[in-house]
Amino acid sequence: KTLSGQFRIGGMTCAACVNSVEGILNKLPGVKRAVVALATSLGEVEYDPTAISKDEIVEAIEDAGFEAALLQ
Ligand code: 9UX
Repeated sequence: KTLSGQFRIGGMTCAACVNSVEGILNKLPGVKRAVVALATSLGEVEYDPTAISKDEIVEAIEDAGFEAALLQ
């Protein structure tokens, strides 16, 4: 089973930030695919809900020094 979550990510000011956040997300256990867009400050994450929760994804982004809010 795969669910999809959308997150608003604050604090990304250059393309390297995007790569950093994508790298962090894609290494999280349970995350199958993560795509982050600088222009919209949005991240889309496909994940296995038995392995990770949306709240844990938010926490991982914030632990990396960015702000994160769950959209859906
Ligand atoms: Mo760019 Mo982001 O120089 O954490 S990498 S601002």
